[in-house]
Amino acid sequence: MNTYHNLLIEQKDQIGIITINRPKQLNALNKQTIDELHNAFTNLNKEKAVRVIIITGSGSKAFVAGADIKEFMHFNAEQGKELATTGQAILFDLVENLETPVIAAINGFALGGGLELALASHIRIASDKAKMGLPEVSLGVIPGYGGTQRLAQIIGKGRAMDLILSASMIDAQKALSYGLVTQVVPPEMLMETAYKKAQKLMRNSPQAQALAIKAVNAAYTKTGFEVEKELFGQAFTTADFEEGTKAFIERRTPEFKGI
Ligand code: DAK
Repeated sequence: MNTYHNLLIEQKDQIGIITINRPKQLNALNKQTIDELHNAFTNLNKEKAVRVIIITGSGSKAFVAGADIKEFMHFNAEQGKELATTGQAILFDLVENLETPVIAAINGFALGGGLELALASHIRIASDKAKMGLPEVSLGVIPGYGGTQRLAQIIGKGRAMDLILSASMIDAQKALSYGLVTQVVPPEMLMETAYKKAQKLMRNSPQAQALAIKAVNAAYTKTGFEVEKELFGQAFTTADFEEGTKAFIERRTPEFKGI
């Protein structure tokens, strides 16, 4: 088993559990965590003994509060586009197309890259304390890990536009009514519920499930994802991006100039 700095890995009853473990940063996704998640998903997927993977966040507050703002605020356009491309390929597309079913157990804030990770997962279950959103435009950037595409695919274009453009968060009940998650349970029941769901999935044919994942995913074209990467890079050239990320660090409201 690999050694991970930012992840905890458990394997029990043919279920692999990945816990993102940076609670002080609300489990924000820095580059190292993305690389480790790539390795963990790849390795668990290879193991015949693992039939379902559950992904969750450590602590009671956050699943993942987004990409690590302190890390990406210094990127330029090229780095932005390059990292969006790499990140999408090595983690978000990987998860979406994994043969092994992936359940996201959303235990708290799932924002930005965190919600995008949940969106790439095959099934989403939330604690009733969870809050979800894509707040990127409040930082002067756009969702860069497939959020503009997968959110609209899952909840429809109108609701996705509203959430993305207003940068607002919705609670678990609203997420359930949108079909963003399929189950909402009290926090203390979350892992047990995800576990039971995993056991239910395990009664079915793994080969057929892998084929079904491939078939469901085949309906969605890649063009939109390419446009997202391009525009994500473009957002990094703006003064608004610099202002948005700086304002977050300084804990103040950004003053966007639209340049
Ligand atoms: N990154 C880094 N640190 C974060 C963080 C984040 N996303 N979210 C929270 N933290 C840190 C806070 O800075 C704070 O650290 P200290 O000041 O204690 O050192 C600690 O976690 C606790 O957070 P708060 O003190 O803010 O806790 P509150 O309860 O007051 O608020 C909150 C909780 C979740 C509402 C708030 O923390 C928050 O608004 N967090 C940011 C949410 C957000 O905007 N997330 C980022 C969305 S943008 C990329 C591709 C894609 C993306 C980026 C790059 N590349 C390819 C380069 C995607 C971008 C996003 O995800």
